[in-house]
This record gives sequence, C-alpha cells and structure tokens, in this order.
Amino acid sequence: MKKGIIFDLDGVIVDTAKYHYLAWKKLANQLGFEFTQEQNELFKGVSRKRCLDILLEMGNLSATQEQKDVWMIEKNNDYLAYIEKMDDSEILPDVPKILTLLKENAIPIALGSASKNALPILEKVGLAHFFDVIVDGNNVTKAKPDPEVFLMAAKKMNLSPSNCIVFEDAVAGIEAANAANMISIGIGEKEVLSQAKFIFKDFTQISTDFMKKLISN
Ligand code: B16
Ligand code: MG
Repeated sequence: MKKGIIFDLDGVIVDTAKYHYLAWKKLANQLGFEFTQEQNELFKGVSRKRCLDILLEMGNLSATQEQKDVWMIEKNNDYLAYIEKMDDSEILPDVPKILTLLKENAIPIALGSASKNALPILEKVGLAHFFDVIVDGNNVTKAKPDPEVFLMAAKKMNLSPSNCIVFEDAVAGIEAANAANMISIGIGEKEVLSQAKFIFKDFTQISTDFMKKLISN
C-alpha cells in the first residue's frame, strides 16, 4: 500500500520554540512573573489557547476570556515579528534532503501542526512547495494528543491511517500519532519520546536506507 508522511512543524522542520518562548516570556514579564526555557518545554506541541492557560496558572493569575483574547493577540503579534525575519537558514539539518527523497519517490507529504502560523512559516523558509496537504491549528478543534490533526491529514491524502508515518518532537504529538494508529517517529531525546516506534536525535541520524524501507510497500 502507498505510504504518506506527516511532519510536525515546530521542533521537526524548524525550531520556532525559541520564538514562542521569547513572546511568552515578554507576556509573563509584563504580567509580573518569570518564565524559563525549562517551563517553555511544556508548551511544545500545545495549542496557543492552552499555552496561555498554563502560563496564567504559572503566574497564579486568572482572567476573563476577553482579557485572554487580548493577550493571545499581543503574544502572537510578538511571535510574528520573529517569524517575519526567518529564512531558509532556520530549516533543521537534513530536512530538505528527506523531503526531496520523498518527492523523488512520489510519496505524499503532509504537515500536521498545532500552529495557526504554519503556512507563513513554511513559506518564509521556502519549503511550502513540498507539501501536498497542510493541516494546522486553523483546521482542527481538538489539540494533540487527540489524533484529529493527523487523521485529517491522512484523509486529505486519501490514505488509511495505518499507511501514514508521523515525525514528531512532542510527547503529545507521539501520543496523537499512536492514537491515530500511525507509525510514530520521535525527533529528539529517547528518554522523552519513549512512546515512539522509532526515535532519532535529528534527521542527520536517519539513513536513506531507513527512509526507503519505511516508504516501501
Ligand atoms: P501558534 P507544532 C506548536 O507547533 C508549537 O510547538 C507550540 O509551542 C505552539 O503553542 C503551537 O504550535 C501553536 O502555535 O501560536 O503559532 O498557533 O509543534 O504543533 O508544529
Ligand atoms: Mg512540535
């Protein structure tokens, strides 16, 4: 059966977590508390709305939905200012090599991201043309670890979930891929992503042979 590959964005294709961190930190500081890089780890793969709720819990603050909406807009505007300056130098190592190999083998490529800014980021770094399907935070109602984002990507590729392979850097994303009955490949630390079927530190550790076996029928 034909295979399809689904990529997460932040932490797999580009490292936008550092920009999310700076924008959330600015908001936290404005609200009167600190926000560390370690705390930012909890935000990876998590929706913007949920991130704000976690941030407010960290600061022991509560707010009306109206106020939260204002803060989310402010945070996103700060984040977009960083995105605006991105270029292809921010693509994580060997990502173009893997995407090219998949294209050469006519394997459908999808994006499955929680971000509502996914398309502009892909365009900024010059990778948008590789993607046959994009499912992101604008399309889904349920955030990872719910499998909705990946199931929607499979459907748009006209593939059954069991023929899809997911590259993910977040625990919630690996859980979502497993719940979707897809092959999960963790990009990051073994200790963190232990629920993934395969784990690699980054794409430089993935051989062409491994990729060819993965996509073979
Ligand atoms: P936005 P991914 C996720 O991207 C990020 O890891 C997470 O930190 C962020 O809160 C989320 O996107 C929403 O992003 O504010 O741009 O809609 O890893 O799912 O590609
Ligand atoms: Mg991610």
